[in-house]
Amino acid sequence: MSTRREFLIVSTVLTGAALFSSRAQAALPPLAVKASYKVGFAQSESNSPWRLAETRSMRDEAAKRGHRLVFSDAASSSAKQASDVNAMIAQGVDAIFLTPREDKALVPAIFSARDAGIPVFLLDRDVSHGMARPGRDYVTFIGSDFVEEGRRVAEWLIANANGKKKIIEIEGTVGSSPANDRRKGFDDAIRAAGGFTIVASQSGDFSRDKGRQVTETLIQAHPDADVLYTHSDEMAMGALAALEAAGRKPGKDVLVVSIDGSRTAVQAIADGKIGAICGCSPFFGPKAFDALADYAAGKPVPPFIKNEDQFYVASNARTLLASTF
Ligand code: GYE
Repeated sequence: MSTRREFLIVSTVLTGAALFSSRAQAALPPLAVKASYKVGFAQSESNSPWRLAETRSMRDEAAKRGHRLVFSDAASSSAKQASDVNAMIAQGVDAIFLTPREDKALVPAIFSARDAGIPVFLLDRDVSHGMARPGRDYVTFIGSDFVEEGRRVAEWLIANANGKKKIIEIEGTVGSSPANDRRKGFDDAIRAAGGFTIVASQSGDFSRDKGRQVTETLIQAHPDADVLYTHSDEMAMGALAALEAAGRKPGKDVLVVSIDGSRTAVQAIADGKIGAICGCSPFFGPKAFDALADYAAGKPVPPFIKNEDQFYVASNARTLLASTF
């Protein structure tokens, strides 16, 4: 009796879950199986080796598989990126790969594509899950775990700071998922460790020039800062220039840590100017087109497809240089 009752409860719950998940799945537009697709790739900007490597990876993989890639570059404007997506919808692409510059501003464009019957795959940045969800509004998010990246940089710093403890943090684009999460991962670990202070934190918009300008201002306001954490290597390269212009020696007076793993920044580790970098892979092509093929074939596509990241330090920088971008 009780066994039967349990069976009934369990089967009711399971049926409910199955109904819910099939309804959630049904909200995503299907994708027909085709030998060749016309796929949109709405890139956010082309201002760094990281972005160029990502675009190259997508173009190469599309060509290799015989798909046509409709490319747009939003030139660092979320408004332009949204209108680029709308232009792709109007052109009738089969699917859209989108790298949402900000985590809220691009949500309406995702809804427009979904409502037009075009599945969207997010690459490299996610959107706010309070507004839109993978598996319901877009197929999946393919990218790194940014909280983990920030935490890995913090862990290295905690073990290698050698008494340095006043941190300036140069953040990425305001309202972007990597900036939010790289700050969270790093700040939480640093606070939990104790003994460090984040004396200033400001956005450098993932750009080399802004990274240089912000560092210039913050190092003047906080001349006793002895650690610099940047959310991207382009900003780290700008920061190195600003430190040197201010007569500070990166790698000696100021310990610099960063994220990405670009060739110039990994070279700066080899040169003793940057302490450590958590890599962030820009090579999305194979995973993106595999996800597209799986989705068309009706195979389950997980809501998060994680890229694994390298970690660069003085002992491996030279060896790994050849695999950087
Ligand atoms: O780290 C940065 C780029 O969204 C993960 O954006 C990406 C980040 C990357 O501009 O260099």
